Amino acid sequence: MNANPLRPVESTDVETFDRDGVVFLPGMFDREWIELLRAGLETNRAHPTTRSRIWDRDAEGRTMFYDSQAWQGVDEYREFVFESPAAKIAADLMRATTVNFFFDAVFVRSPGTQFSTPWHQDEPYWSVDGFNTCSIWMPLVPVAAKNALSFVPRSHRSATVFDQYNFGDLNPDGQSAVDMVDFGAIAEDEFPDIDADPERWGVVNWDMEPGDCIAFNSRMMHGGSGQLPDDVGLEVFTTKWLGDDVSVIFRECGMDPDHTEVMKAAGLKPGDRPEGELYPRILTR
Ligand SMILES: O=C(O)CCC(=O)C(=O)O
Repeated sequence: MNANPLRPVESTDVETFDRDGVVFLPGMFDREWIELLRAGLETNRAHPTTRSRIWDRDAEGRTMFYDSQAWQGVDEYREFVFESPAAKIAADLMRATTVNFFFDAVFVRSPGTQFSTPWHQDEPYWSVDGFNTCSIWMPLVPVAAKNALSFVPRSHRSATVFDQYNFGDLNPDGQSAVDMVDFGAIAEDEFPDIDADPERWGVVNWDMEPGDCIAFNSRMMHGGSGQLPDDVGLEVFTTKWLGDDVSVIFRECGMDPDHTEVMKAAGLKPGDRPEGELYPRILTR
């Protein structure tokens, strides 16, 4: 397996990530990594974690499956986290001296699924706080731009606290113990209706092949994906990486995924650097 990206992260990629908060990186991971992740996804689907659930099931039975932090039980994911080029890519883009792994998440849409992920920012939901974060979104199958995740460039620099979507509402099976958020009390503004005028917001997305990835600052506004043709499915593996300024926070508005209990059990408290077995330090420079 290739521990380095198939091409180096260029200084222009670093500038784009810093300026726009998102950068498209074609051809970074070789086929072996993609095959490993596809094998991992099969294991993950067969043995989902307690955090997994169907986010959407339509009248035809088409589904969007979600799971997160499965890496501890899926050897293929674990190998990807520790050995793949992902941590290096994140470190380069964040210009980080230290990179810890936060968690993995998968988003699997069966063929023809129309469900689109609501627009949101990630970091306001998390049990960590900081600007230097990097999410790597990797499709394991080809995806057309109009069906891929979309982004509002430069939105990572917005200081406004938006009323974020409660993903706990995506629970058609009425699963118990689903993480909930309520940003109502702290929100300064409604989340903008990006779909009403994507051009005004400068929305970007890309045609992607397996091996390509999108790296984005976790404060970016992103959403979409889905609206798939009848015979096309979408399997996406994502990893979330923590750079130098990130520390533990427990938010009163709720968290998703909420790591409070596992963090407390690991002896982590607000202000601490997320470290240890749960949040392994993958790279130091
Ligand atoms: O792929 C999707 O539909 C959602 C992905 C997402 O929101 C994320 O990776 O943060």
